[in-house]
Amino acid sequence: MIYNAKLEQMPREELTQLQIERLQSTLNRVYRNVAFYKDSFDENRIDISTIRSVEDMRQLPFTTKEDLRKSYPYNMFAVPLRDIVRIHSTTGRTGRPIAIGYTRNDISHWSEMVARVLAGTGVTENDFVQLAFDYNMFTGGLGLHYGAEKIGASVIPSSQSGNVQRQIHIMKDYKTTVLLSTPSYALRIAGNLKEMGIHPDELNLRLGIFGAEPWSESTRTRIEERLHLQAFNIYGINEMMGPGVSGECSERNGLHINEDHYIVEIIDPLTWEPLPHGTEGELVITTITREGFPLIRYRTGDLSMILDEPCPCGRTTLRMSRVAARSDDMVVINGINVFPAQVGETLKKTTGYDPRFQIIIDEVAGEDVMEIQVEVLEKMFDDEIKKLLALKGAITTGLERELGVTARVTFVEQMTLFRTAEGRGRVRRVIDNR
Ligand code: DLL
Repeated sequence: MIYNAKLEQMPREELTQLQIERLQSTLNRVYRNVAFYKDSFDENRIDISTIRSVEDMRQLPFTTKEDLRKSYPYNMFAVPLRDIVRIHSTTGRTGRPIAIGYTRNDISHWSEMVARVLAGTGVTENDFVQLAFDYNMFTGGLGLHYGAEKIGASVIPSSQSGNVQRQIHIMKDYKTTVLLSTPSYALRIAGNLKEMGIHPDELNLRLGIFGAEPWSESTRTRIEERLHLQAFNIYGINEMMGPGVSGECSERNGLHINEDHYIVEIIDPLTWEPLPHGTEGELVITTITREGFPLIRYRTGDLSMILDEPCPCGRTTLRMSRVAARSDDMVVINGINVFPAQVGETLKKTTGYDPRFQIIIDEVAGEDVMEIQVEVLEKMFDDEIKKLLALKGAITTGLERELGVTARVTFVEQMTLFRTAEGRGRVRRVIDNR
């Protein structure tokens, strides 16, 4: 269902006009109210009155995570603190945290964006939405909660804390029809269902809306098979309010961007040059309605591409491809840029499966040496050592062909790769010993 036909199906020229007007007023507001932007525009000799198109925006400097960290907690807020009605923050796990402030209007826009994404997947007022994201400084819980309530669904704020089995009991007793969580948590639920001897058909799940971490099409299939629901992707980032920047419609072919609130660009993460639609690069977002915490050309670090073919669903908004990796995951091996996601793709192509892996980099006699440890899945396993060796050879050749790097490939048993304590036991992708 299209929640806001006027804005989600607006003719492109009108939408562009709306974006420019909103951009101009945002630029004026940040110039007046945020010292960081005033200084940055002055230093770069930018006259904001000359920014009259999305192309003109390219003169504007980027905003980075580091800029936001430096301004912790309130220096990037563009309104007096009495107008702020909510504060969320990043965890600060990888540095100083970032505080994000919302005015009443911001909360209302955010709820609307989440409502659009949820409605786009088919959520209605008749649904029981179980919200298994943390309700705290993280934006997942509260952000999605307000959007689901706006649609009129019955929201069950089960949160992610507590044990998974309790989550399942709630799901069963309350006849939950929609699950909102990370994809990995959905798989944990599926695993526990099996242990508890509950068949997915004993539940009432029909939709699952997952995000907050990268996931693949094969994970989608796995979740759908194990939970008997239809799975959709939702994207967002705390700095951009939280979930709801974009989400999949019934076509599930890219995530529609809420373009009346955000202008998106894709840049080359190394040269910072703009890239055309259809080319993968780093996603850069400018907020154009936000009052509390407006951001100009914010480098998200996420890799995606813009899809501009018309969508059969009837929405006119641009879509972004699923975020499979971050630009800061990139490692340079003997001068060649390697993204862990590319290694994953090659493994998938050569093995036909999606095994977990870890990249370990060392320096030996001035040369970078890369080892890729692959967790062998049972179904990949073959008693015949010859076949395993052939598979290893195929992976090595595949990596040389696709990435242009030579790597030593080793097979390890399942669940032996080093996992981070935080990040809910995710495998650490890269261990760089250089
Ligand atoms: O994860 C907000 C969110 C909550 C999104 C609930 C979706 C659902 P952060 O903690 O700031 O915010 O993490 C944002 O997570 O830059 C991406 O790298 C990654 N990410 C978020 N959604 C997706 C997705 C929330 N659907 C960071 N696919 C982003 C891939 C995602 N990566």
